[in-house]
Amino acid sequence: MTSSAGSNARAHIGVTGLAVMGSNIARNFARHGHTVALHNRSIAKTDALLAAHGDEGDFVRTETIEEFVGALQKPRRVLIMVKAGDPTDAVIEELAAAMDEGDIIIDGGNALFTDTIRREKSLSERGLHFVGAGISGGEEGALNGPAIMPGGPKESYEVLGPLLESIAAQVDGTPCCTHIGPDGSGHFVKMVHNGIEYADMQLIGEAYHLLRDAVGYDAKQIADVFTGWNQGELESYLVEITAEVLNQVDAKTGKPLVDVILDAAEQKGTGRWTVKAALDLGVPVTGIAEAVFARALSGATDQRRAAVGLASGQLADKPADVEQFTKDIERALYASKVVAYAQGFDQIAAASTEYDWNLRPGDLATIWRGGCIIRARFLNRIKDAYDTNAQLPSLILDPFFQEAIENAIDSWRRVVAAAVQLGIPVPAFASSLAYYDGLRAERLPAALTQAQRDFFGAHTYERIDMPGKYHTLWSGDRSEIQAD
Ligand code: NBP
Repeated sequence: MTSSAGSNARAHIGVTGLAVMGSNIARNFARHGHTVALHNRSIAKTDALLAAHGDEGDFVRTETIEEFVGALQKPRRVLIMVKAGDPTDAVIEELAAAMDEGDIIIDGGNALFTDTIRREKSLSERGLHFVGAGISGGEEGALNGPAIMPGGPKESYEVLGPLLESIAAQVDGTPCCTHIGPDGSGHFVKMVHNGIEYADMQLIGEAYHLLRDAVGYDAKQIADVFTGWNQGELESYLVEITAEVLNQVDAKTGKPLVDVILDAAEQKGTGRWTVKAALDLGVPVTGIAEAVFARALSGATDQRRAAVGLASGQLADKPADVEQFTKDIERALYASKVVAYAQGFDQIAAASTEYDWNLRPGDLATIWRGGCIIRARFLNRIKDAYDTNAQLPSLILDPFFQEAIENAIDSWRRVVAAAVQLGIPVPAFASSLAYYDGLRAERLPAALTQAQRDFFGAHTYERIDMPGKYHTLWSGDRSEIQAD
């Protein structure tokens, strides 16, 4: 049923921004029995949605913001699904001017979490509730059940939660939506989710590269390998779609589609944001960083073209035991993936402390199990890990993951060593292994770094045998003095 906004404010929720994501989420709400007020800057999108899907539920067509706001039951709930950045600020401003105290504005776009913190502060001063909600799952998830990560005030979630949970993906009867924490925490968590997605995709890419160039398989054979992996511990959306993509044949050339696509990966920015935020927090997210840089390198096409043919040095022969090497790649992929997730969860824990968000990592593992791009069997293991110990210092220290890495470690080393000897770049596999070795090292070379810093900058150091800070008089008699 469709109606135009009249005097009766009857819509349960309003969606403004009816491009791919907004229109699908609006349909998802309507299909779940909610009356949805529709608004888009250009009316054509609203009408196109109603023409194609107006019979899927109860929609209220509106043209102006005033009409849109007037169509909503109180407290009003409006979901903004417009392009992140300035358009979001413009829409918020228009809405805020037309809304009343206690109404709720939800930003479901990919906003930078610091923008969400700023917006929440400014709107709360005006008596409005602002919820920055990360939404993952792309077009398909938006329609059939995304993972939703709403931040903002807890009271807003009481009004909003049931509505969002009704349209979210469900796993074992649990919705993939929960209140994440205050202000920008929902968008922060969504950002790290995307960062992990970058790392996961890069690792899959490296596995593909090795299967192609070290093992010598063609796209179809590699698709079969991924299909097999998807039956085991690596079962996940991304591994599943990798097999589908590799099986796709280009209609024009008859070649595997992957072989005719330009090998320059683009990015919209959430991976980069994750790395920037990690640098500010001082958390090593090496897997995510390597993934962002690998995309940048792939995109440097002019430089790459100029560098083709540079010396490779003496390269080793391809692995003789193809079956064993394929098994090794599977294990290396799993272990590297554990590291990428461990680092992402570390970043979330650090932000939780920094911003006083009191986040619960187990909840995130729970809601990422369905709807979102990184959904995977693996997430159940992470959930179990945090259910057993909510204060886990690193995912790597959970007994299940410790054992998984123990089982994978020899394969992991063989794969990284072979890749180096074959001249195949595996930055995420290699950096994840280096991170793991760094983490488990009893003594790192950082003592030397500290001594150097003290030498040239009198930055002082601590000793392993006495408390306090010390400085060596490097340009004097080289005796040591206590510095505090
Ligand atoms: P887009 O990010 O392509 O944004 C298009 C929408 O923004 C249209 O409705 C457009 O209205 C509106 N808009 C723009 Br552009 N500037 C505006 C302004 N100044 N005032 C009002 N409206 C304005 O849409 P999308 O791909 O559906 O994504 C929506 C949000 O969801 C984004 O923040 C995106 O990052 C996030 N997201 C996307 C995905 C995905 O898979 N695509 C996944 C998860 C999250 P118009 O029709 O009048 O031009």
